[in-house]
Amino acid sequence: MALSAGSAPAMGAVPDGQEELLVNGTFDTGSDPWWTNAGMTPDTATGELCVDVPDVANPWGAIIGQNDIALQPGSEYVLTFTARAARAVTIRPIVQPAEYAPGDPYLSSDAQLGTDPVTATYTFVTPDQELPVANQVQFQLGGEGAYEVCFDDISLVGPPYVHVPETGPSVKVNQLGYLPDGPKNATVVTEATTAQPWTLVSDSGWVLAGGDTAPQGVDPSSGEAVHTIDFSSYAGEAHGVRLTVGDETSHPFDIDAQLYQELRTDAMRFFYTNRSGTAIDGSIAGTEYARDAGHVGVLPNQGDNAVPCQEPKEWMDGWTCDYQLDVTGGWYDAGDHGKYVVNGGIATYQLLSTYERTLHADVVDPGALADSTLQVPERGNGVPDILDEARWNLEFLLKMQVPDGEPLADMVHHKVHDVEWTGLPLLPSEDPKPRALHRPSTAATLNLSAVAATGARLWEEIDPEFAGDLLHASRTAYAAAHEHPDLFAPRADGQDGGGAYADDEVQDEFYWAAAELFLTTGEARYERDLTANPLHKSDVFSEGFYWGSVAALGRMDLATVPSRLSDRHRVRRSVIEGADHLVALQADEAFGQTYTPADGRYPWGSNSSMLNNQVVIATAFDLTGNPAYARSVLEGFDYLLGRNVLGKSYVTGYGTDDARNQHSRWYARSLDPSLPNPPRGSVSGGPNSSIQDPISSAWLEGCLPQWCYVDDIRAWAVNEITINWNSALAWVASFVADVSARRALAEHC
Ligand code: 9MR
Repeated sequence: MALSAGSAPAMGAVPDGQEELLVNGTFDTGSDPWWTNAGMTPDTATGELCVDVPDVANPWGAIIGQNDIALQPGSEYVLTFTARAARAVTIRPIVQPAEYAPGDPYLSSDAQLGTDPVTATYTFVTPDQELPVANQVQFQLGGEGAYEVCFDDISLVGPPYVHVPETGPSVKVNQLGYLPDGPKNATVVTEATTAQPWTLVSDSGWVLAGGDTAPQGVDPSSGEAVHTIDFSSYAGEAHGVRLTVGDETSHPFDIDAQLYQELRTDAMRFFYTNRSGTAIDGSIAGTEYARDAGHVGVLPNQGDNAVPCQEPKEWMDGWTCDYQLDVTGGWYDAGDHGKYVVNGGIATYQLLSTYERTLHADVVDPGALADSTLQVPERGNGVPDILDEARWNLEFLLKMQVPDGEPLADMVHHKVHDVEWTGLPLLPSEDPKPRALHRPSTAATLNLSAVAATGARLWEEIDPEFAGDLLHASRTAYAAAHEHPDLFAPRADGQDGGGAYADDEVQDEFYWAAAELFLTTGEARYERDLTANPLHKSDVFSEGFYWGSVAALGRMDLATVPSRLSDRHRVRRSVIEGADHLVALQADEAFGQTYTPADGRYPWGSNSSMLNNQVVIATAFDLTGNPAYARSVLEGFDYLLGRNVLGKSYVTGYGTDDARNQHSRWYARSLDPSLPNPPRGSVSGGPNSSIQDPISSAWLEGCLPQWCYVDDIRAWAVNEITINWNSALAWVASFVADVSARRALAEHC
């Protein structure tokens, strides 16, 4: 550490290549984001920050500080401030990692203050090694008796942190591996303009296969010049093999017919540890995932047992309610503790659909989704475990319906969550915030109607009473939505304590609900409604489906679930045409992605956009038996499991370099070592061109789509886990596991 004290440069004179790293060091905008301890209340009325320091024993008993400062290793920084005190005192300016361990401040010094303002400057050099991502500036003020101190013009100038992602070998492969009879593709990032020789090498160094790369020019999703490698002709089983091009060698991978069997169950097990309203049993989930029940009314939780409606806001159009609902149970949505109907709905539906597919498709592994195939408490009850898991959230969704006799009866509350955002880490059982029910919406109501109708046909034989409850809820919700067709969840309702899940286009929800009710009941009125909906004949696949756009779900079920639909043949063709379009786009993607946005930007949760398109392509396989579709789905997995420009497997526990620091309040190991990482089989949302969170927006500015990602727990816009993304993973992994178990990939037909 080099240290010198001297006179200060004027505020704002920042040398080229350097930046002011503190926010609001002039206190022009109040005191945020400066913090204080010891109960000190900052006063910025005079344009300085003044505090009354109490009489505490230690210097660190009274501090003002600022967090979240990213510093570059081995670099020089200058800390400057002006301060005065009511009498002569000594204070301690410090710059150090936010998680302080004794001995490692970058700067720790003394400053003598008096009644006249003193300007002090300190120069220091950070250690030449990887630094913690979050650092802080603090002024220790205690140990001097009680006095008043005022600061102004606090500045930290130096090189801004430049995020250089670790991208691993330039030969990008599916780090889990490939199926012996499946497609085998890889991508090489290289400036070479001509084809290069590649070899496939065994773990003991034998050359198993070889050929030439195919130059592809600059790939728009990464901005990199790339070549592709097709080594599908190698059909042997092998473990720990690598692809080599010139001096570059890929991560190791396997060629194994069993590759996807575990991913199927891991992706589904994700839901158990996301359950609300029940203790998570370590003997079922694994000891590190054991935790107390969340939101059951045990302090400090307020509980979801009797949740009131949210406080009135101007955009609620006067809506309020005076009842309270028991909305315990369900799954937490994501890294937050909220429970949202439209997202919980599509996630539940995708688990139901994963199971329902196995009832109607030709290529399935019989029994793979039977009872006792997952680690869940209901294992052994005679009911397929995946249905037990889905029922956990279905029962919650039913509780969100407005009771009879109330205004908006049978509509469905859009969501329930904390009234304010909480910080990380925070176990569900430790969340102290009050919770509120949010205004019912047409989208949530129709979403429940569609999911409950789907459930009604699946439980018809397993539990007729539950099936009856589901169908009743579905019908009443459907009717209520027709009475209130434009009660939209407002965009403004996403500021405090939960996401908005805003959706003011609900023709697709009307279509989906009508389709599921028709498939379950066969009733002509629902068929009339769905065939009269303009979406019945329009392209519902090019844009992809997600929680806010669900017509494709109705269309695919109309194609695959048996019914007497009058134009069922045309509907089946429309799914195949939708898949053909996606497969054609994939053929032009040098990393094999199954998602090519028209505007070239990756959306929030792009990995789920990939997976949901794989669902469409897989459905075309189920409709036609053409292995080209199944091969396309498999190639889509290559991207998710490491064949991407970052060389990152986006599924925790799968591959050499896997995402494991996803944004979550309780799988928050990178913030608290006593907590676990997300469980194996958790998919990250992945690259998001809009980089809305503070970390990705600071580190990834100007990123091309594939680069808009960082495996940091604070990067909530690019690296979260959610139930609707894992449900997509579960669906596609289950499909691939079935197809590989049945060896249905041979390239013919
Ligand atoms: O997945 C949601 C994405 O489609 C939206 O664009 C985004 C902003 O509204 O919200 C995402 O959902 C988040 C939700 O609002 C709160 N829980 C975590 C969800 C995943 O990030």
